[in-house]
Order: sequence, then C-alpha cells, then structure tokens
Amino acid sequence: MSKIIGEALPNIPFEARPAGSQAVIWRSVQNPIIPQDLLSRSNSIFNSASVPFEGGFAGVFRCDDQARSMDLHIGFSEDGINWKIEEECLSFENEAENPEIFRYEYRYDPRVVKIDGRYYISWCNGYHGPTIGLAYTDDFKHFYQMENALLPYNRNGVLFPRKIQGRYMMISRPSDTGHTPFGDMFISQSEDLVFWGMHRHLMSTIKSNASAWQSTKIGAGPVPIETDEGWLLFYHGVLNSCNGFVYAFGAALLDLEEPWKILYRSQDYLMSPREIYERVGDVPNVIFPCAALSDAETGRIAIYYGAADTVTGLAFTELDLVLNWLKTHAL
Ligand code: BMA
Repeated sequence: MSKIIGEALPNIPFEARPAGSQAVIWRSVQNPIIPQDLLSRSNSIFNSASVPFEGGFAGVFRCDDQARSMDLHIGFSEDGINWKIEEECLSFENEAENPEIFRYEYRYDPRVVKIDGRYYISWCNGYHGPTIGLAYTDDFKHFYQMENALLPYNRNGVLFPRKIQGRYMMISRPSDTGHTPFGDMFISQSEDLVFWGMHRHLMSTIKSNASAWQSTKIGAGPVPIETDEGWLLFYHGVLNSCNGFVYAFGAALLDLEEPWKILYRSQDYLMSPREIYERVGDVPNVIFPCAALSDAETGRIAIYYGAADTVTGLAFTELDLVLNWLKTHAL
C-alpha cells in the first residue's frame, strides 16, 4: 500500500470503479460535469482547477465567452460536481498598481494550489505572448496578482504544493511562438515566488513510435500529488495525426527531493479521448487535466479535465492502481 502524503478529504467527489471493470481510471457517470453554457455568455468551460475550501470546494475556471475571449472565473461547489461560477471574471485588488506588468491580453488554463495556508493560482497569461501568471488569495474573495513568473513563450506553469529543499518549485513548458514542433518540461526554483532560476530539465517529448501519444509536446497537468514513493504527476502529451492534434494524458513519478529526477514515466497514456464529448467540440480529440483532488485516508484521486476545449469532465483512480500501472507500463 502506498500512501498519499497530505490531508484526508472524506468528501472528495468519487464513484467506485464500475463492477467487473479492470480500468485504472474511469470517467464520472455524470460527465461532462460542467456544461459549456453554465454562464449566460459562456461559449465553453474547460481546463479548470478545483481545491478543497471551507468544507466544500473552490475553483478557478477557464471560461471562453461568446466573443471568444479567454478568461478566468471563480466558482464554488459543495460536492465538487455541481458548481456555481461567477458571471464576472476574476479581478485583482492590486490591478491599478502596475498596469504595465499586470495587464494581460488573455488568461487560460488555471491551476490552484494551497501552500502554507495560502492559495496560489497559476495560469497562462498573455503578456507579449503566453507566459506564466501568478496570483494568490486567502479567501477566494480578494485576489492579488504577482509578477509573471517566467518569460514568454511559456505555458502549463504548475507549482509544487510545498517547498522542496527550502525553495518553491514550478514546472513549466517553454516553447516557440507557434504551435510548437517541440515542448519539453522544466522545473524552476524560487525563494520568494518572484525571482525564478536554477532551471532543471524534467522531461522531453518521446520522438519515437514507442510512445507516440507524447511525441509532439507535453505539459504538466494538475499540481503534483505527494506520495511516500515520490511526486505523482499527471501530464498531457500530444500526438500529431493527419487529422490534427490528439491530447491525452499519462503519469510520472518524480523523486521527492530532486523532482527533476524521474523514477517512472508511463509509456502508454492513462486516458485518451474516447467519449463523444471528448471527441467532438471546439477542438476535437482533447482531454486536458488541470486539477486533481486526493484523499490521503483512502488513496482516492479525482481528476478534473477539459474535454474538446468545450466542457469539463471528471475521472477517478486510486493511488495503488495508478502506481502499479505506472510501474508496469513505464518507458
Ligand atoms: C493547448 C492549450 C490548451 C488547449 C489545447 C487544445 O495549446 O491552448 O488550452 O486545450 O491547446 O486546443
């Protein structure tokens, strides 16, 4: 039995594996749990994040509106499945402070993490190209934007949930200006969440037939889950098919003290588009995980993912299942 290092979450949204199924991961029967039109002007709600908050859950949602602007909205839920998302997009208390730095052209793909009692949001922030935006809140009412963490072009900035070796650590995925022909993950380190350095290469795409689902680009998904065996990271990978990109996700286990050291990395994907809402939408054949809730007591894990850039789905696994699978399906 492996253990999740963290808090118990008895009210984690969870459904038992369907009877008779040998699946390592299974989808909620309520999928898609968030429809595209939950807001009066939304075109799509996907690639979104959720954390336990005040006995229920708080979330930061990527909502593209009917002008096709990409922005972030706050939401709350009692059960992690039925959400009330605010109509107004997220605004910052300190917006006027430094408009040149804090202005943004768009915001998307948020992640949320609690570190030392404070909630941090990271997202893809349009600042002369996509880069990693950062903000914090203590109450999900007042939000404070911080300096962008890294230079453009960069996406998929994901913080670890605690300091490691005395430093904050963040995974990111630098790239070029287009739909990149490459895309590797790095870990950057910081003492204050403002100045980032000591960049370490984490992983590259696999340029071979052996693991083609991750041959075009990769990017960190949810905040890594701490276990007694290492950091469990779910990450997306992209295949370039003759009909366009296919976004799937797999898993890796990273060393606890030097997380740029990979203990296991999955050869197979864990989940790839199969259901109609994952295959058909504004961008077909995309599943894109941005958050995972976990219960240290039972090892249960619930993963939120965007489906076809249109709606949000939920999938479930358990720590032992996913670690056994990872060890027997590793590159
Ligand atoms: C990536 C990001 C994601 C999106 C995906 C598929 O580059 O922009 O937000 O889900 O493409 O369109």
